[in-house]
Amino acid sequence: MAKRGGSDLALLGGRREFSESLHVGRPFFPDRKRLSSLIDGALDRRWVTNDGPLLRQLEAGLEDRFGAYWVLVSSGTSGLQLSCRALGIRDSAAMPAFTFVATPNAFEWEGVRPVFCDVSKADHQIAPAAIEVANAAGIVGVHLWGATCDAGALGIIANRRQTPLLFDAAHAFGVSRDGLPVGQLGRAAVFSFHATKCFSTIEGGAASTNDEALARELRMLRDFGFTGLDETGRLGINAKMNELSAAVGLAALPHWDSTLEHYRENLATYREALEEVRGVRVYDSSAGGEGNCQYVVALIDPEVIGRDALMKALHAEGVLARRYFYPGCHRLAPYVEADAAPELPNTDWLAERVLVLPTGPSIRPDEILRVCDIIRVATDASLEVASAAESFRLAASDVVVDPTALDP
Ligand code: T4K
Repeated sequence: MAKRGGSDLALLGGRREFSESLHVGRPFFPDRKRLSSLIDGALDRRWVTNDGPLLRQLEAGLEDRFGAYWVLVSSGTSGLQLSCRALGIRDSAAMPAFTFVATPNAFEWEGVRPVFCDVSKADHQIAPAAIEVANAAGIVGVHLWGATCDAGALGIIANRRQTPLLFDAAHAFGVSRDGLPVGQLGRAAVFSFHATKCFSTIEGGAASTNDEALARELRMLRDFGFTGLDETGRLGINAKMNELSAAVGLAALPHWDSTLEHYRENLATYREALEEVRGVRVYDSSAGGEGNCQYVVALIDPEVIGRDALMKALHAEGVLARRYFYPGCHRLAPYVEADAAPELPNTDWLAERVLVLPTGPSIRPDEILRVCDIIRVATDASLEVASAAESFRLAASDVVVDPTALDP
């Protein structure tokens, strides 16, 4: 039954809405039959990693669909690391602080100091004007939430400075900007195919580039630097994608259009249902039809309800909303220890207000409407919610699967 007033909220003693939690990103496998047969084939062939046939098929499929060269890797993070090396980014790189910590970590790990830049309040994307004044060798743009940053403006700055422009496109699979797939922007773009992403290989990622020589270099780097059976071209590492992961991607790729449709419909349902709710505005990650709506991002007005209090009200109902990317990378270790956090007022503003809501093909429109109902009732009862939220703690069983509950 729909929640009518504050006392129906689980946080205030009412019945919990969802017995099984809803997650911001739930892995899904659109064709389990095809996936099983691809995995069986790999096991039968006994060729399960190292530039296998499924990996090559998936790379070819991605190239057919989105153009450019695609180099599959073990994660989005490793893709950023390899691209940083292959592009010769050294010393420092300008990037937003309003991103997942993997963005700066990949560069810091490579000995490249992140120079954090502010984002725009309006679209949450890196502000070209901030890059313009940043004293850094390389430029890393992040296409956030399934929309895009201003690749054209960043390209102009990179050209003028004769510096490589790399994109973190972890959220931007299938996304275009002005008709061009994001994998064809800059020197390279790196995607994440983590289990929580709209296109997944469980763990994995890819670098995409129009530069054939760069793609060759990335292939060498992901495989210890090997150029032949017992020859290496330069320092490489193990960042290979295995065949079982490639099978997951191959089984999902033919279903990409319907997956994308699902994400778009979910976002539209949220936006419509929350349109009239005071203090809640949902970000448009459809980006005029070119975005993938990967994340449903609500901006919460603290004058109406505290973001953390609303999050706890949702958690109490089994809706595991997340406050990505709180508190901003500039305020996280190790960056906060190295320097006094730079002044990034828009990043701080967003990090205090953003709440990411569950989406993906495993969530139905009727469930989204129930989530929106909780949000509406919680904002109406904001004072009671704020006071009850102080003592609320999320149960561990809501966050991780209990291994003792598994089949033997
Ligand atoms: N750049 C950017 C801008 C990124 O956002 C990311 C990753 C990267 C680079 C690096 O890409 P990868 O190296 O990861 O390929 C998650 C993801 O792990 C991460 O991939 C993603 N961005 C980030 C935004 O979100 P967590 O630590 O918040 O994930 P976690 O484990 O809490 O999962 C989110 C929700 O999904 C939870 O409510 C639980 C649910 N879930 C998760 C898994 C793994 C499931 O239901 N089943 C599952 O198997 O980072």
